[in-house]
Order: sequence, then structure tokens, then C-alpha cells
Amino acid sequence: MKKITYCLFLLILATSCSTKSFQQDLPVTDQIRLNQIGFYPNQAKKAIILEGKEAQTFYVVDKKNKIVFTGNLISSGAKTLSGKDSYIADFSDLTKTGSFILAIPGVGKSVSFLVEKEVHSTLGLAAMKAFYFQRVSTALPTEYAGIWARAAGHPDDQVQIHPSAAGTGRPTGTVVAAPKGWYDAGDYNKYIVNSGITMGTLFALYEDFPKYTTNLKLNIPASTQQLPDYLEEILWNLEWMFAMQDPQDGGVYHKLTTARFEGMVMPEHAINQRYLVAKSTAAALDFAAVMAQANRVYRDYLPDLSAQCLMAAEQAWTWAVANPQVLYEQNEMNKVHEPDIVTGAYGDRDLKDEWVWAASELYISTQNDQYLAKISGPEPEFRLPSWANVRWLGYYSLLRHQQSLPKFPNEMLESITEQMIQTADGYVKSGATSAYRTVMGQNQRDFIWGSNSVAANQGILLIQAYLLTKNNSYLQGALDNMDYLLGRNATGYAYVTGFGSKSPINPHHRPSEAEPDKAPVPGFLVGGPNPGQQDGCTYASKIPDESYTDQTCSYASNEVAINWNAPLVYLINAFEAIMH
Ligand code: G3I
Ligand code: 9MR
Repeated sequence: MKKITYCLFLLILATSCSTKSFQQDLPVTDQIRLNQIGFYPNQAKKAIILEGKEAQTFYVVDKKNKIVFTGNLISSGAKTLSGKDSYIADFSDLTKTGSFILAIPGVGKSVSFLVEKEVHSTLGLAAMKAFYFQRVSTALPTEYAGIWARAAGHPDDQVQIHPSAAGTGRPTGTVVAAPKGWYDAGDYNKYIVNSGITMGTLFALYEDFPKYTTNLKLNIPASTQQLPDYLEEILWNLEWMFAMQDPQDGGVYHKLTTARFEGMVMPEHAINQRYLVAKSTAAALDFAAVMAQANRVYRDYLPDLSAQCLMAAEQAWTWAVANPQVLYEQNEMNKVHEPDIVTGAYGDRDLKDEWVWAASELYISTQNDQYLAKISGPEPEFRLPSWANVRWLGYYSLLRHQQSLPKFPNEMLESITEQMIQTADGYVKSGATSAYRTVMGQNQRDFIWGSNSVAANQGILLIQAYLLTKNNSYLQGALDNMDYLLGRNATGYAYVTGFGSKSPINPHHRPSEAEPDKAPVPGFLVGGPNPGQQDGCTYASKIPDESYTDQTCSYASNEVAINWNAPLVYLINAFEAIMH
């Protein structure tokens, strides 16, 4: 008996020693690129390895050093943009939940990750909570903001009409109140065009997944007991948007801004004069689209507000019809008006897509034929939504509401659907052979200023295609891009502040920069790789997908922005809603 116990003891020692040493000997390597948050039990699980060789064995190991999955690396058959070979560890068949690492003898081990239901739910909430942290004109108390509590900044109750915006009722220098809203980005200004796509995307999540979205708990102050937190947060920006419309003529100011960017200080110390600058057609149309959507979304909660939204939308539309081509041209404007305005321009020169978006939302909300007449079908080439390209926001809405639009021409719905499916198929196909097995990066042109929002918006397109067809490969493509954003990429960063084992700690975000002793405000997607490198910071690489630097100077790759967080909110929460 003694002998047996002794042997057993040795055996246990031997097994635990062998697994322990197997793991202990392996260094953590960043050559294993994977979603640093984790995976859903019943969905694909992939890591990309930039070292190693074909057929090499890999292990997934649990907290107790037990091997729960064994597999072999396969070559991706593709080179990364920097010319490296890549290998795939596919452990999709692992359905066990828990915390794991991936280990490859001779290469190293990964950071730990989870396999769990609702694995991205905390991130989904944080991505939306980031909007609360961007609130203008209010203090953020500890109760809601934790260590990121701060004093109120920018009351915006004494905003001046800039000469570019002067009109009969409101001459230059007229003082107007336009409080609330969200800070656009790392800067403190408020831009209608960028609020357009941001609000449109957030409303899209609500309209696609109303039940899920209604139940999100954000821990934010309630202005009324009637609203779900999600719509409460959006209301903060909607209220500001109302004030950007000139009550005299329905026109909408392009932006509310200081003349130059403020210093790297907390909001309460950024006190330079703010102006309402130039009305523009892009602002009027984006505003009209958002207000028309808001009319539907708030109808059951706040009927009076909802009715006001529609009125505001129609007035902005009427202004745009009378002023169809008023572009925002900052340089031209600065030649004739003072002070010069040198903050973000969001100066779109092609408004065809803004007309389609505004007309679509207004048509869905009113079914009035005058709007239908302004909706045109897709252009030959698909263009992914961005602040300057909002056509597909309108199409997503039309597809979503098609059952309640009996008079909408079938042929147009068909051509919209066809282009969506073609695009989704193209994405999935190219993703399936790319070095990181992601849709993102299949084309070098994906790497622009705010490239991470390209990844997120590609994910949205794929989710829209999935909702329409229930074709699972589209959902997988969207998941691949989510993995891209969370670590399966050329830099190994999880690009969201506060999430993942290697994430940005020096975002170009004034409230984060002004308090460098604290962790950056969490839940923000940074812009991401951008070979333009327009900020002149020092980057470690010029390769498009590696042109990222986690330095505060890097506004071209490491800034945060509401129009980048909105598609993150959509992508993550859509997944959580679908997996529910
Ligand atoms: O249109 C061209 C395209 O044809 C070309 O292929 C591509 C190659 O890079 O460039 C495209 O233009 C770029 C444009 O964005 C559209 O993507 C410009 O080079 C690029 O400089 C421009 O960057 C914009 C940046 O402001 C500078 O104006 C970003 O989209 C925009 O997100 C960013 O927004 C700023 C606000 O101005 C101020 N607040 C912060 C915010 C985020 O950084
Ligand atoms: O902080 C600004 C950021 O929000 C903008 O995206 C960026 C580009 O317009 O500009 C940043 O401000 C910089 C300015 O352009 C040049 N001087 C330094 C400013 C802070 O880095």
C-alpha cells in the first residue's frame, strides 16, 4: 500500500513537473497574435504565428497546466505586408470554457485569453461608456466615472457666431448657447458631419437589436426614468445637435469650435472662445438623417422629442434643397473671414451620398414621396461608410425597414442587396487567403487615418449581410475583424484603451494626456495604422499595417474619435446580441 501511494505520488509529480516545465520554459512571445480578450465557445478560434514552421504542434493549456487542445500549425500561404511568413493555429474545436494560453514549443506562449459566453460583453459596455467620458458641459462624478472623474468643461453657453455663419437674425458676434454633445475626439471641438455617421451607426445598433440594446446598463446619470441607458447617452449629443440648427432658416452650422486646437489640458482649463462656424449642405443633410432616425428611435419613449426631431429634420432638408451645394471650404473661408479657423475641417466635396442617406431616413420615417424621389441606387463601386461616405448608412436602414416600405421600388432594393452580397462575398474570399486571415488589410488602401474604423465598418457590412441572409461565413468574417482589432494584427496591439494585455497607454486624447499618472480613459478605439504618418512622430515602421505608434504625439495613428468608437460599439455589441 505504501509503495502504491509512493508511486502515485511520483507519477503526479512527474506529470505536473512535465507540464509545468513545458510551460515554464516557454517565454511569452508577441509572435503569437490573437484576440487578447478571448473567444466564444461555439465560434471560430484562430491565432496567427509569425515564427515557427508548417505542421509544428501547438497546445492550448488551461490554468491548471492541463493541455485541453492539441493541433498543428498550417501555413497561411501568404506573406504579411512586411514580407513575413505566417502560420495559423486553429483551435475552433475547443469548446471548453475558461482561461487559457496557447503554447508552441520552440516558439513561446501567448498571453492568456478566455473562452466564454458573453466574452466581449464588458468591452461592449466600455466602448459605449466611452461616449459618457466624452460628454461636454458637465462634470463627471466619481459615482459614474471612477478614477476618471473630472470637473465640467465647456459650458458652451456663450458661443459666438463666426462671420462665416452670420445671417440676418444672427449677425457676427451674436452669442448663442449650444451646450452638451460629445467631444469629437482627442480634441475638444464638436463637428456636425462627424456626429452624423456616429449617431447613425449607434442608432443602427438600436434598430437592429432593440431588446439587447435596451438592456445595456451603462451606469450613467438618468435625465428621465423613461429611457434605456443607451438612448440616454445618445440623447446627450442629440440635444446639442438641436442647438446647431439656425431657428430662422433651418440651416445647420458645420461645427462648434475654437479657432485653433486647445493645449493638452483638462476640459475645464480649455477656455478659449468658441464659435459657430459656417452652415453647410453636408451638415444639413447629416443632421436631417440623424434627426429622422431619432424620430423613430425615441417615438415610444419621448413622443414630444420625437416629433421635434422630425420637424428639425424636415427643416434642415428644406434648407438643403434651397442650398444644395454649400461646401465647407476652410481655406477659402479663412481668406475672407477672421479669426482663421484651423481645427478639423470634415470638408466633404461630394454630397451625393449625403442626399441618399438623408432622403432614405426621411422616407422611412414619413413615407413621403418627395424623399423617395431623391434616393438613388448604388454607384458602380461600393464605398465603405466613413464620415465622408454615408450612402450605405441609408441603404442599411432601407434594407432593415423594407417590410414596412411597400412603395419602395423592388429593383432598387435588389440592386442594393446585390452589391451588399457581392461586397461581403469579396471580403470573405480575400480574408480567407490573407496573412492574418482577416478581411481588414486584404487591401493596403485599408490603412488610412482611422484605419481601425475601416476594420469595424467592414465588420458592420458583414453583419448587415448576415442579418439579411443568415449566411454564417459573413458572421465569421466580422469575427475575424473583431479579432484583428483585439490583437490578431501586424502590431500585436489590442487597439482599445484598457482592454487586452497590450493596448494603447498614450492615446492622443486630451483628458488622458493631461493626467498622465492615470491609466488612459478606457473603452476607446484608437485610429490605428496609417502610413500617412501626418503627425511627424517617430514610427518604428513605414509598412502600412505597422504604421502605428503608441505615443501621445501621434494624432494620425493614436487619436480616439467618436466616429471610430461607434462602429466598435456596433460590432462588439452586435456580436454579443447575436450570441445571446
Ligand atoms: O480622400 C483621400 C483618398 O482619396 C486617398 O486614397 C487617401 C489616402 O490616405 O486619403 C484620403 O484623404 C484622407 C482623408 O482623411 C479621408 O480619409 C486624408 O489623406 C487624411 O488626411 C484625412 O484625415 C482626416 C483628418 O481628420 C485630417 O483632416 C481623417 O479622416 C479624420 O478622421 C480626422 O478627423 C479629426 C478631425 O479633423 C479633428 N478631430 C479629430 C479627428 C480625428 O483625428
Ligand atoms: O489634437 C489635434 C487632433 O485632434 C487633430 O486630429 C490633429 C489634426 O488636425 O491636430 C491635432 O492638433 C495638433 C495640430 O494639428 C498641430 N499642432 C499640434 C496639435 C496637437 O498635437
